[in-house]
Amino acid sequence: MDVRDLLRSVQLTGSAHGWHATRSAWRRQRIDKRDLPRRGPERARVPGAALDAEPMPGGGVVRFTRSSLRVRVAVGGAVFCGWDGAGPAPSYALAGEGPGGGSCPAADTRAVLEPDKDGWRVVSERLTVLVSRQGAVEMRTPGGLLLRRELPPRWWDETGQREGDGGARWAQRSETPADARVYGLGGRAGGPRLPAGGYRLWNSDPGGSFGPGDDPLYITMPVQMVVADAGCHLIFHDCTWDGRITLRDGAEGAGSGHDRPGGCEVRMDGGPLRYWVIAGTPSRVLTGWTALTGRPALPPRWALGHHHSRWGFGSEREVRRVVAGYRERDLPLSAVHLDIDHLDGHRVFTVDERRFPDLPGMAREFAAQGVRLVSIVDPAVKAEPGLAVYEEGAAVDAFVRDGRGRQVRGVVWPGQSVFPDFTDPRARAWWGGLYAERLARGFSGVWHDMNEPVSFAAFGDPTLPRSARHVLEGRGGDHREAHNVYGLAMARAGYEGLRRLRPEQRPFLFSRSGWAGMQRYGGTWSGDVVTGWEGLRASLALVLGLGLCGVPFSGPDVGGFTGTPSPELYLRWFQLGAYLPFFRTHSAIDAGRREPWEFGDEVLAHVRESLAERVRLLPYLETLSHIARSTGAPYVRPLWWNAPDDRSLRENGDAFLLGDALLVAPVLEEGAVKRSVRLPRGRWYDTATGTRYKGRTQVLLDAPLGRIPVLAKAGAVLPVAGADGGLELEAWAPRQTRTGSGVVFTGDPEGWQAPRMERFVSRWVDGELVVERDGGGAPGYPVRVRGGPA
Ligand code: NBV
Repeated sequence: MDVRDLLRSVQLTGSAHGWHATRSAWRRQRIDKRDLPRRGPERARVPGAALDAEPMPGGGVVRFTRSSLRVRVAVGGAVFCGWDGAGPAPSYALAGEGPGGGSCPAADTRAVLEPDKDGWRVVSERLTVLVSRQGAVEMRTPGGLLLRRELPPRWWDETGQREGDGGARWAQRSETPADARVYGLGGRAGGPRLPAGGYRLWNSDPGGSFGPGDDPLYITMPVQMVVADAGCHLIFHDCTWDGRITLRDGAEGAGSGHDRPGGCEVRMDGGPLRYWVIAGTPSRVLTGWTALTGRPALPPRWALGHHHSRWGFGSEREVRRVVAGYRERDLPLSAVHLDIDHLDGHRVFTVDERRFPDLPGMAREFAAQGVRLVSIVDPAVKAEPGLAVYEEGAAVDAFVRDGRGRQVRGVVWPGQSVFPDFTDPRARAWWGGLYAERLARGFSGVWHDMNEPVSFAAFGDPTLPRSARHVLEGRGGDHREAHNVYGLAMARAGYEGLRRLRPEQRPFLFSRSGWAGMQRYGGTWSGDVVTGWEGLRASLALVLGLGLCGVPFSGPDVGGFTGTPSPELYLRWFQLGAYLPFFRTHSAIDAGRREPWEFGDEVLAHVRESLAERVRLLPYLETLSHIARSTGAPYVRPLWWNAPDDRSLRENGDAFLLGDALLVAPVLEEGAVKRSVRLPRGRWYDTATGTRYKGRTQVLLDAPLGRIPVLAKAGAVLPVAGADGGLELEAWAPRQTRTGSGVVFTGDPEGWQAPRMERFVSRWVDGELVVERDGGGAPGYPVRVRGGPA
């Protein structure tokens, strides 16, 4: 029993679920002991020496004495490497409709496998792949600089098992340049720059709350964004099994010429050894990555506003009171979320009609005030004879079964529960249809929770037995393979259901758990981030890291999930949240209130300013949502985004770029009223004071309680909402010898019509800054010039 286990069992003892959680944990152990294939004696294997090679479209196959390696360059530049016969499909990460999941993009037939001095090479536009005779694989830039070197892998085959049948454990070490830094791996609280050490790949509910030291969390992904002087690349190990990535920092030989490379070791408990590498500038990498795994879903416009949520709204009356509180104080509010307490005994797709007698009525009333309702949806279904969802699910055989064909029972909020098998297309279709009930109740969006999946357990892993059977798109397999994609597949079920049920509207869906490709269906949030300054820092790390994994829409529980933040902490969290894509206040049932008026007049006044700024920036955020949709670039980007060669920015995790135009430097330390930040190249204006700073310098900025520093890039042209709500252009003066530019997307607020894109340029004419449409002509919007000539 580790410390987490111990804490959990203490928390659970005496709770309503305590006894069931203990029984469930025993049951889980028993089932696994009975049904999990026992590991027999193992034999280690390495590829051995190369025998021959065969060119194929986009690359080819190199055969070794004990394995083979397939290299394939896809149209768009992503390079696939698969050992032991692994191909790109089936895959849960890839977008498109392929056999058993997504489909692989076509091969770039210009790339061919050809002999090289110590083996073979495949030359493509952005990467040169070199395969050695021993099975090492190097990825180099077209200029020949090394991005990474994979050493020959190692498998542990069970004797008696055939090569490459997916059951073998494997490990592979790699080397990266000494200056390389790694980001990503899903949502990691200790990031965004991931320090050396081990990172588990197993989606987990930390239980209660988490801080920077907790790992893994709800979303793990074998996606690494690697930034080095030689260039950036993303490597994705397309394997859903439990595993661990151990990062090693490199060290430079201080002029001695003897650098110690950095690198990592990937170890997996099974599954295919295959990976993709995408190289280029950060923005090209994200474009390539989201071309492969799907572009991020576009949230409806309203979802970019402020959301208020709480676990523990006891009744319609209470929800109305909160919404009225916002209205009476003239504070903008876009949505309110209902957590599990509005359900009938925590049963999914039901309502406690006693405390929530007229949800559709309340939804209509709120809609008239511009406030939407969002509903939590948990995957666990109460195993209760007579309960419609349970009976229907059982009738279509939607629930996960054990090795003997019995429904797997777990314990979650409603008590004894069963779990839909979202890896079964039929179960997904059935589940998606259930959202009709949510829509009929007046909900506009859904919030998927507990989908790691969680099943309470007094000890051991609080999830399904590893031996639980899954359909896995018809291939069949067990929870060891399905666990990490459970949340992703649930998101697919929900998203596709909503699209079928309400085809004219874009779904709003966000999910606590997920995996590579989850952005296709929606966003996510921090989960139960601990209330404290360390939680505030962790919440920014998550948003930045997820964005680099292709999931741009996320945000924390503003104020933290647990306890009661000090007024100062609440305000600083609010001020940060106002610049993050998903801006939602949320907290636990036993936490203190989070309404902005609960923290005194001074805080309320500043919260009002933050909300007003959010509203003013909505056109810009909408533009960023379209940019994310069309290119994969996250709204929130690390400071090195446009300057990956600036090493000093790689360590930074306490400030970020919001699109190309703004740099946000939140206050993450108690009592701070100033903060320093290292600026990327260019000129930057403090938007509050107008002071202009040179890039590539460290500056100290005022950060009084009322605001966090936000800088605008000289030359930026960004859309904002004017006082009358109409669109205006804010043009930040470029240097006198330079021009500026910006793009504006305006689109359908909720539907599918293609957005309109407009480009603007700014230049100095006789000492005056003129803003025009790209190609000439009046901008067509009021323009406000900010900043002055240098
Ligand atoms: O549904 C209750 C909570 C929810 O408020 C929170 O946002 C989720 O992350 N949920 C977790 C389950 C209980 C956690 C202790």
